[in-house]
Amino acid sequence: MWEFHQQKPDDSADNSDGLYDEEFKGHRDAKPHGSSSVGMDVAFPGFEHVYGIPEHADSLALRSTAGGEPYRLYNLDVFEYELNNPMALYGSVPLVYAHSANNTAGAFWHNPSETWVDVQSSKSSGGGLSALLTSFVKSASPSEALTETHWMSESGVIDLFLLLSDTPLGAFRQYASLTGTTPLPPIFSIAYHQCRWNYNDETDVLEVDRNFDENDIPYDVIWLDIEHTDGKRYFTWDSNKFPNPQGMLDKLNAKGRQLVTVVDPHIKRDDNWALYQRVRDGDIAVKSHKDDGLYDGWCWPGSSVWPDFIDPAVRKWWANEFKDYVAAYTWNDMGEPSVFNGPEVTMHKDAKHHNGWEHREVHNLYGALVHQASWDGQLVKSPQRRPFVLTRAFFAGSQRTAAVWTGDNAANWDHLKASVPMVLSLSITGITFSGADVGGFFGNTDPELLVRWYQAGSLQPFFRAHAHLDTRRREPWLLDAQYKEAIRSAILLRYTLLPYLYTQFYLSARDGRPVMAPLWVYYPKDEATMDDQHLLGPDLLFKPVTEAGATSLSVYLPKDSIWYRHDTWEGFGGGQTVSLSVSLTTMSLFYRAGGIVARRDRPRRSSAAMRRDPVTLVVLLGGRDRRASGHLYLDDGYSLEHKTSSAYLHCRFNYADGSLTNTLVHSSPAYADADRIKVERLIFVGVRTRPKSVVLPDGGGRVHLHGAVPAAGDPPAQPARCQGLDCPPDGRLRQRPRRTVAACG
Ligand code: NBV
Repeated sequence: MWEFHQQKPDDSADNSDGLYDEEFKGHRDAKPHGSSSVGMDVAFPGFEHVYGIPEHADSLALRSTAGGEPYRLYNLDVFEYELNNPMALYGSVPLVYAHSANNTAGAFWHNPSETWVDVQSSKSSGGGLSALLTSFVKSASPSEALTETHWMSESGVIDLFLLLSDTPLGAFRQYASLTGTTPLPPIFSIAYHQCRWNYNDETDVLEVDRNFDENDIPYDVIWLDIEHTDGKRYFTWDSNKFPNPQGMLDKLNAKGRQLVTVVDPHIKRDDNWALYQRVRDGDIAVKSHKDDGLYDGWCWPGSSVWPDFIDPAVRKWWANEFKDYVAAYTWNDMGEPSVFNGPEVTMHKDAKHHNGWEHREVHNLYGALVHQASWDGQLVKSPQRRPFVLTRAFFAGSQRTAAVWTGDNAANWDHLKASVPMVLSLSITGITFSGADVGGFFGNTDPELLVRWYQAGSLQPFFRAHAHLDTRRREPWLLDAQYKEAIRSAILLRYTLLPYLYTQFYLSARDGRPVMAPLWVYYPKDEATMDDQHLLGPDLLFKPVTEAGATSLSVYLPKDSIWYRHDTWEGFGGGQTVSLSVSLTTMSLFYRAGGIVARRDRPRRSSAAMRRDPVTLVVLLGGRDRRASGHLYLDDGYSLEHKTSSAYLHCRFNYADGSLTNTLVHSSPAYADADRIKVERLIFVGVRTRPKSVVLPDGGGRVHLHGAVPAAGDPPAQPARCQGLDCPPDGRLRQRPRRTVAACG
């Protein structure tokens, strides 16, 4: 379907249906080129479920929209968004995946204008394009299932990519080849972030920082929201509250901690401000349709203008603004763009961009170009350092230059629950590095909810607590001891898992696999579609508690697998729902038999302090073959040398026939720490007999055996028993070829 309506021929032409210009809640859209729309249907024969098209506060498996509203993709700053709703939110990825036991197919509708997607599932078979897809999809239509999707965009062209694969990971790889992957983030950014609107002044910041240390809670990053600026003039500091920003930054950095400051894309109209003068006098800002003057709108600073990020020269200008800005890492908010007095709180569709593009044509792309330019800005400022930018507005490909958070959620149990499918939906559409505000942004949170939210957030890719200006302070030490301790242990758990998570980010950077994934990504043949639990890489499975007062929790374990509880090493066969009793501190985290998970178990104040810490390897055995394997990726954690001089270490561990071996996939003398990092502990879970040998260069450290668990199909396992065993000498991960240095047992 393609429609285009020419410019209104003359004043007498019929405009009753808003074909030529339109009025919406007092806002006029001049539609200078008339109306247009493009649309197409994509059917997925043989598929019952489709997923994707974030951002919506809805289930992971898309609902049928028959008889209701279609899913809308139109980046908007929505105040107090509703749950279970196809309404538009802050960002858009026009990508849908259909998944069945044997195939994964995707449709990427590359169009950044306002887009609507209808979804309809049925059991009958289709014709037309459905028939075409049937011939592509191997062993298609084992069932009569059919899911049809209908795509409509207001503007632009049809630029549609169909992705066809046997597996989800294959389809993700194809999408990554089109839009890129999430580059390996600096390690601090996958640790814990402390944010609130606002930390008031330098004293407040340093006090919060000190309290983390006094309470033995690690954290890596403190964030400053809009109140740190001089009157919402971004790139500036309020000199009363922050008389010495560089000094404050140095103090944080001295402890290995980082600072992120907010930089929004609206610019205060202030003729006395040099940055505004540059915008006013250069050809930099978006223009109004009416008179070709600066597009003026209302935002935090009052009357504002918006740089035209569609123009590459403007993105370059923006990047250069970071050069002398005293701050390191960036938070881009309000990039939808949010315009308080605009239609639906955004920019008028007839506003004009570079090269005559109308805003309607590029709307969903605007925020992505803001964060791309901010990312470039960090490279202008510090060319040797990996950038970190967080954005609320996004589009397909945003993963290349930003992490994403799910915006202004609320401090209630339903929003906690919704965070899991929302982050999963982002994760499978390439936005690997995402998370939700821990604690809930709007409203005060009760301590139990806060604990549960920390637990959930600690196992999502981006882990940041945040709160609205009007909420009561809720830093962990302000809670009663039991709650504080529960939060502390969730954060500590995150820190112990950093080597594993960092490795998953490394693997994701290579081929676009999600870090946080629904079960079907690694268990494509298991029909279970639940979205209240998830995997982290292939080896960890987690279900957060999202009910008030919960004393038990049912967790589904996928078919053909064996899992161990992280706290007791109790083993469970897959293909069943297990019921766990839970206390306030229970984290229902499971390790997969067949995996080898790298951890760092020494509690420290930040990820930087763990940089040279020894590693613990957890070797998880089960099933008939008693084999396990896993990866470990290490580098300096912050520079670009892993790219420029391959300064990193990548080990692959294998356990087979009673022996643990380490293959160096990559090692380079350019990564100096490789020689210092040791394996201090080996934990074998599910052993029947003692391992015969440990083949890590220079051996393994202390070995702990936990067993014995049954093979798949055997009766349920008994709780594990632990027997300590010293296995000298201490292990070192080095660039040496593998050799056997220690035999255990
Ligand atoms: O900058 C203030 C807030 C920020 O804290 C929040 O995270 C953003 O999503 N911002 C929205 C604007 C005000 C929201 C009411």
